Amino acid sequence: MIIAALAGGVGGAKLAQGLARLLPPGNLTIIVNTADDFEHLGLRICPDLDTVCYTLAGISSRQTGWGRANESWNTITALGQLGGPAWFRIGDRDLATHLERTRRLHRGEPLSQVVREFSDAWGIEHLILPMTDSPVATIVRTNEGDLAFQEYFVHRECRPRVHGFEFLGIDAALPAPGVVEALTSADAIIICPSNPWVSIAPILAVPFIRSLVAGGKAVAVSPIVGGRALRGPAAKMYSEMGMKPSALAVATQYQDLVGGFVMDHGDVELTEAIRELGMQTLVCSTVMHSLRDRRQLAGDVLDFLQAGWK
Ligand code: FO1
Repeated sequence: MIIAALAGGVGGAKLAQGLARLLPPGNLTIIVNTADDFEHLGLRICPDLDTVCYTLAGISSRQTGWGRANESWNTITALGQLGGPAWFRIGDRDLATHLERTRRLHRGEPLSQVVREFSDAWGIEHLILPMTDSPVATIVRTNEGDLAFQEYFVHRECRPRVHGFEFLGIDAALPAPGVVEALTSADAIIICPSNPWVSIAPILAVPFIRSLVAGGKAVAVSPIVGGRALRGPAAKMYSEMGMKPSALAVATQYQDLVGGFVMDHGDVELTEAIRELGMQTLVCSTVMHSLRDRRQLAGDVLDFLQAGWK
């Protein structure tokens, strides 16, 4: 099976790793959100791309899910001692990624090319693509004003109340080279269990991508289990936007996009309501702690797809 997967940060990276363990390199393309990207300390930081790359390369931090394993923090500590902005914790090894990426971007290389070269350097065999090479930035509309995404997410620890999102630059963005081909040639598209508001929505908002995903071959994996987000602020966002956080809310958001919906055993009572949205459902274990869990979920989703979602 040829698969294209849409992914944000940690949750998406985990399922992507499971898929990469089961599918040969030519059969999986991972399309990653870049609307979390920002300029910081003069560097271009691409958190979701790095999380997916580090995870597939087996060099990601086990504790946080983002950043690198065996990390040291000398630079950020010294920066803080100088009174610099140390709220965004860049490790010493991770810093090399941002330095070298920024250098290559300044030289005129597109982001997708940098990702391909870094993937090769890290021994990643599966294709990882940014959703776009154009700059796109999520703005979070909150009760404390409009906040740049990392300011809201990391600096303010998602505390402000959210009432909307804007993806700056999205209308002028084009899918990165390879994205349209990956979505068109895929037998199936998997929307990973990433935050629907700020990880998946920006990917879908890139011109052309939404209509390609809506072509009748997409399934989504719920990032909400038992009314709570597997990680991050997704559940809080649903509540603040006036919706009860649940797998049903996620399914409703993806209603015109996916024909299949994958949800956890804990949400089995929502099966009927989700089927009434016109989706086939798969109830399985979606919480991924170990690599074994990631492979198991990936295998369950692939079986669901192979069985024609029956
Ligand atoms: N997330 C945090 O909660 N705190 C951090 O200090 C932090 C630093 C960081 C550095 C590099 C990187 O690639 C990611 C980093 N993240 C950090 C994660 C990241 O900002 C978010 O998880 C994503 O943007 C949401 O998907």
